[in-house]
Amino acid sequence: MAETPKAAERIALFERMLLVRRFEEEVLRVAQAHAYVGRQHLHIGHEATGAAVASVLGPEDLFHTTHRNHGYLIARGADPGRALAEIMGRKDGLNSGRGGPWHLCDRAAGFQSTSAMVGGSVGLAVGAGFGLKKQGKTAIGVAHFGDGTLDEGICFESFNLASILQLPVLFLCENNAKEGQRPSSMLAARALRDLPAALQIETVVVDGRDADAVRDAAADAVAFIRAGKGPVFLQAQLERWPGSHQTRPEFPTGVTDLTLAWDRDRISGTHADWIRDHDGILLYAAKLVAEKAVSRDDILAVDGRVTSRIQAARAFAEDSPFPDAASAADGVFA
Ligand SMILES: Cc1ncc(C[n+]2csc(CCOP(=O)(O)OP(=O)(O)O)c2C)c(N)n1
Ligand SMILES: [Mg+2]
Repeated sequence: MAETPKAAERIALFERMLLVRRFEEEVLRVAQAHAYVGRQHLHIGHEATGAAVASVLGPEDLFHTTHRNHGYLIARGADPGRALAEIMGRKDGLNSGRGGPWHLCDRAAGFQSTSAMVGGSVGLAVGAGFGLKKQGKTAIGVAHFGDGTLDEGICFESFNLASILQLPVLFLCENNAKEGQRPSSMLAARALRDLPAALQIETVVVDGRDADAVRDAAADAVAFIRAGKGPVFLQAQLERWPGSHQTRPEFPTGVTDLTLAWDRDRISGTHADWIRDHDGILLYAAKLVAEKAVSRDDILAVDGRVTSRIQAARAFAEDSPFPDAASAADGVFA
């Protein structure tokens, strides 16, 4: 088990989580303003997992993500302005406005691709692990995916290959399904981890709301993988954010109010249970303050910084033009 990090590292982790939350809230505002067409898959409620895993990876580690990709891009250092511009289809977007929300990618931040094909990230990360091992590198491949991905055939084949070849791959599974509900009900295995475990892959299950627990579990897993001991399946248990399935963009749990972390009696409304018990951002803020690692003012100062960054990101994205019509065929293979 890793040593308890210093307060400065924990507040940095909190800032990383909050940056993702405020970014996703801005994406919702953009959607409400009809500034992009399509459905958003936000990482709200998954930030403690995403930011904590991102905090233990190095810049050379090759990450592959899914339709629920924004959080990982932002947590690994992609520029929020260019990411938002991409989501809005603008010229200065990370992918010149051609990727959009589902294919948002940033090579410079360690992303090879984003695949909205459920299961795509798993096969791609195994390929990355194979290449990195062949090149004798210490970097690892990472596959982010959800519980619903385990019923795709590519998972079995990828786990099997990674295990047989002892590839340096972290399989990061965000389980946001209620037990017995779709999509994990499509899997005949008793538990998600049974599938990789049957193929001799190390499995770890962690409380995905607890940033400290995820950081420690991810640090141990990454050290194991870098030591050449083979892949690890890290499963983060999460409770789906009530806005996750929405077709009309709204804020079902409100814009995050950090003062609720220490003023819990004010938590109310239809989704009070989720806000109180499952919002990893409020839980981490409450924990840091309770342990006197930081003060309430420190938390609010982080929010001020993060909020200004996101406001600047929105302004940058709004200022960026749409791509020129004449460039429509640029980047097309054939
Ligand atoms: C191959 C494939 N089948 C179906 C879909 C449609 N689809 C998009 S998201 C999704 C559910 C994914 O669930 P999970 O992996 O648990 O991720 P979560 O959205 O819960 O984070 C499905 C079936 C798809 N994108 N790709
Ligand atoms: Mg899921």
